[in-house]
Amino acid sequence: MVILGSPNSPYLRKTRIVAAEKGLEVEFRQNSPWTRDTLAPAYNPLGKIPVLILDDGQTLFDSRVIVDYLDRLAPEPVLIPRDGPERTRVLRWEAMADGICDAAQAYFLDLQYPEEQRRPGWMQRQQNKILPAVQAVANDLGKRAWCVGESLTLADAALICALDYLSFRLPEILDWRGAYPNLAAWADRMNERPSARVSAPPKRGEAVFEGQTFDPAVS
Ligand SMILES: N[C@@H](CCC(=O)N[C@@H](CS)C(=O)NCC(=O)O)C(=O)O
Repeated sequence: MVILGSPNSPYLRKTRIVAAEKGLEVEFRQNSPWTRDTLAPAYNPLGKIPVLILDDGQTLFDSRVIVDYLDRLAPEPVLIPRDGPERTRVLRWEAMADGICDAAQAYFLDLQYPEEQRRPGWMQRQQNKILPAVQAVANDLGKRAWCVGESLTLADAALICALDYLSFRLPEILDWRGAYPNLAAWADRMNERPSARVSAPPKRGEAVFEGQTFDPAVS
């Protein structure tokens, strides 16, 4: 199996964390959806990454479908409870974390345009989602070690991807580490896991594909 996509992507990171936590061997093929050599449309008509390419050539997207597939592929550990209220809670955490990524990505994409072409109202709208959502996850997590239950689940994987993406792309709009020490302590622990370390986003300013011009017209 191959996961196709960019190490800058929080959705892709979520799939890599899940694959690693499940002990699955998945090759990571680095490719950006925003550059001329993008392979994304060849594997996903939506032109988005991550894509999971199965050994028989079938392709899976988006990240929620991929993590569900990977979680069922190996029996242990169960990262998405199979049923019951814990399943709903885990999926709600994922929706919240992915929603933070969606808003952060929308904001960041506007930032890529020359200042006179940006849409301040649109960016403000995204910020109005990110700030309360991060506050909500900080409140929900409280002092617990895990988002749901007594061990790592998809909720934790999704949350670390969202928080680190904010630090990577938009540190200027929210210092979540300063504002929420419980999240910072939790994130530091989470980032000690090999699955999180191996998939960590690049350092700011060292983003992969950064040298290549971002081109929204590429499809
Ligand atoms: N909901 C999707 C979001 C995927 C997504 O937005 N990926 C971005 C990269 S982080 C992308 O491929 N964007 C290219 C485009 O929108 O054309 C998922 O969870 O996989």
